[in-house]
Parts: sequence; structure tokens; C-alpha cells
Amino acid sequence: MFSIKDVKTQVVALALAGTVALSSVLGSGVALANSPNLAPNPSFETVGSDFGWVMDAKGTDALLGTATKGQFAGDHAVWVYASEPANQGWPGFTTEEIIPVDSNKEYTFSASYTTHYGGLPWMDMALFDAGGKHVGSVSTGTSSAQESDNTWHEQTYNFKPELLKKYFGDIAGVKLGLKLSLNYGFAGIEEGTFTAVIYDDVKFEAVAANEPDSDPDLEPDLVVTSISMGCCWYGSDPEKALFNTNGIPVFSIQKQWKAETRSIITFNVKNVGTADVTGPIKAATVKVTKDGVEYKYPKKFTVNESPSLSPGQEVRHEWWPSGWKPGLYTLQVMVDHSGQIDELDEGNNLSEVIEFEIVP
Ligand SMILES: [Ca+2]
Ligand SMILES: [Ca+2]
Ligand SMILES: [Ca+2]
Repeated sequence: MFSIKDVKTQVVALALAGTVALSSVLGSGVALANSPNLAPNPSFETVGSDFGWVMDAKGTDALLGTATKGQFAGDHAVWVYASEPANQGWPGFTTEEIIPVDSNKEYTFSASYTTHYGGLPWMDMALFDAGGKHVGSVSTGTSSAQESDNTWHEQTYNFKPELLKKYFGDIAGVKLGLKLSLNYGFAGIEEGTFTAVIYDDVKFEAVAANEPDSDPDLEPDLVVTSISMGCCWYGSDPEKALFNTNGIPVFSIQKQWKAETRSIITFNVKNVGTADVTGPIKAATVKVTKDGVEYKYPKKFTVNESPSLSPGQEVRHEWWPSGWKPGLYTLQVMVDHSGQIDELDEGNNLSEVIEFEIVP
């Protein structure tokens, strides 16, 4: 079984070996044109000059490397181990070359990962135009829900260049990123804690494109049916919520650090459409206000862990906020805020407003 102790003892040698190997990667390789998996060296088994991925600590205290036992597939996986953010992005691995994409196609970017000390995976894609200019990035975001350590999970990002065109123009290529989010505030991890994430078995594949207008009556439709606050532990019980004198639910920052006392915001997402949703359902906080003025708090969620949500099915998502400052807040949750799922009605994806007070 892989353990973090193994990582520590291998750190220096692997980091050095990796640097040497990667520094010798030159040239303009095109990513595996004949393979359906467009990710280079997707299981990290090629450790020489054609490793295909660049490691970058992004100014953090991150240690990065390839691990050599206990992996998901084959003999090698890549890992990131860090504690402090440095405001330059998240540390991790990025493909060396730009992978050409056809903007009329749709793709899935997936990887297997496992965590240590509650590490938070973050997969992203840097987007490039036909001239090789970086035009933007998209990511899975940070999930507030920590996965259980030492078991393998899979995360998938559905990439639809056509839908992103309005933000980034024509996308001609991407670089894939496998990173460790240090956004501890979102997940209630204590500052300065070392966490790790290990990735293996990357896939970047074109998928059969959705044709939204081929049968417009058969589409999913996502709505947020409810949003409420409750307390505590792993079940959100509205009966146990604390309220201020105006009857508004109250979060205590101190109590948020303990599972036994923390407050939980729960929202439900339902498919009220006529077709299954296949793939991850994302949501985000929108229209957040603090003390009556607009407040930047772009929290993102992955709502469903199972791959599909059929018509009539509902999924519940719990979120224990952290990293807030005292004040009176309102917010709404929007499902499929990034427009990845074609729906019968795109205009009904906002929750009701939830209001709450944060106290020290
Ligand atoms: Ca592998
Ligand atoms: Ca909808
Ligand atoms: Ca949608």
C-alpha cells in the first residue's frame, strides 16, 4: 500500500530525476494522433525524456514527483505534496505540449486520483488559440467535500470548446493540468497542513458530440428545488440550526472548525426534464452579498458523484462553508452555471435566496 512516508523518502531523488528528464524534452511533438487517448504518457510509465508532463510548484512549498509503487495502473503515478499557497496558481503537472483539439468536437478529460491528509484534487485545462496564444483556462474547481484518503476516485471534466467560444474565442489546443488545490478555506482544512494528491491513468478523448437540436423534446432539465441551513455533524438538521433575533440562521466561525458543531448548507438538485443527465453536474454560488453589497465568493460544487441523474431523480448536496468573515450574507446556488449540460429550460437553474449571519 502506498503511504506518504514512501513519498517523503523518495522526494529528493525523484524531483531531481524529474527535472533532468524534463529539461531534455524538446521539439514539437504532436500528441498521439492515432490514439483515441490524446493525453501523452497517460499512465506515467514512460519516465525518460518523453515523459510529456512538466511539474511546477508555482512558488509554493510543493514537492512533486513520480511514485513507484501501489499505483492504480502500471508502476508509476504522479504526486503533489504541499501546504501553503503562493497566489500563483496550484502546484502540479501540466502537459509539455499543446494538444490540438477540434472546436466542433466534445472531449472528456479524466484521471484517477487518490489523496492523503484530505488533499483536494484540481484538474484544469489551459486553452490556446491557433497561434498558440494562451486565451484562458477552465477547471474542475475545488470541491468542499473531501474524498476518503487512500482509495482511488475518478474525476472527469467535460470539455466543449463550442460552449466556451463566447468567452475565449476559437480554441485550437489545450494543455492538461493535474494539480493540488490549496484552497483549504473551502474544505475546512487547517492552514499550513500538508496534503497530497496522486494522479494516474489520465484520459483525454473526443466523445460523440451532443446534438442539442436533433430531438429538442428529449433533454434533461436541472432545477435547484430547495436550499436550507442546518446543523450538525454529517447530517444537516434544520431543527438544530441557530438563529439570530431576526430569525435568520447563524453560522459561528469557531463552530465551523468542528464537525460536531458546524453548520451545513444543503441544496437539492432535481432533473425535471425528459432525458438523463450523464456526467457530472456542477453548481456554483452566485449573487452573493455581504451586508447588502455584492461580495465575491465563487464557490463551485460537483453535485452528483454517480454518472447519471434520470428524470424525476433528485440529488442532495451538503456544504459546510468556511473561510468567511462576520456579516450578514445572502446567496443563491445556480446549477450547471458553466453551461455544460443542454437542458429543456436553461432559465430555471437558480435556487431561492438563502440568508444567514456569520458570527465569530
Ligand atoms: Ca501508471
Ligand atoms: Ca434547467
Ligand atoms: Ca444548462
